[in-house]
Amino acid sequence: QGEVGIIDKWLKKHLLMYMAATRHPMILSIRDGSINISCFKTWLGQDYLFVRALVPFVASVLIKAWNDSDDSNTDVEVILSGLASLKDEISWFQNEASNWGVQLSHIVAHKATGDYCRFLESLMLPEVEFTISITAYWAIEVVYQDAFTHCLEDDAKTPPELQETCQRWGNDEFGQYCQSLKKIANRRLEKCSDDLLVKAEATFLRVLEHEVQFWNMSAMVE
Ligand code: HMH
Repeated sequence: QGEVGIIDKWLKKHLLMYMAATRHPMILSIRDGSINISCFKTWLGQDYLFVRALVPFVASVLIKAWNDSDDSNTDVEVILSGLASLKDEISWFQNEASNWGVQLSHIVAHKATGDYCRFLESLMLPEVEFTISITAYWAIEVVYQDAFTHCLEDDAKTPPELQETCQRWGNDEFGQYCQSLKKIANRRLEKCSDDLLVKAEATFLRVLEHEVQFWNMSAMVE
């Protein structure tokens, strides 16, 4: 703590893009209670598709950690715990969908979901370095962690029926998990080549863009 890593420098430099992803109108509408429930249902179904696509992506990050991390024991453990928790997350989506009357078997991917899933697939290729994929993984998780934590602040008016969703990504344990991913990414970024650093920063920005498109699609402002 206290020491400013590469990721903190990026967050400062790209604060507007980061805020576009973490303080999107859709998140603000959850936080102030004005959300249209049909937008929430759209998000739920599309995010279920996204989270399923996240499984092989996180598995690919795990393999890269195993193969070429300089500290692979702890890196593998951290990534494995994230992979394992996706199983519970998928069950949560199935349960939540049934509570809201959303038929997951009939969900078709919207453009933003398909684009984001294809981006994940491109990152799964073996030639994509661990530094790049762990940076993307951290960015993907921290956007939700930050956005949903915002909906749980004391002055938030998040509707009671959406509190549990916000808790999923806004809880302290998930916050700690994102910190662990950030530490791994920072450690790798500190010692990678300038060329890789430029690529990693661009990957971070692409995650933010996909996140904004994903919220836009859910809010039907696409
Ligand atoms: C679109 N981004 C999207 N969905 C998620 N579930 C996360 C990030 C976090 O896992």
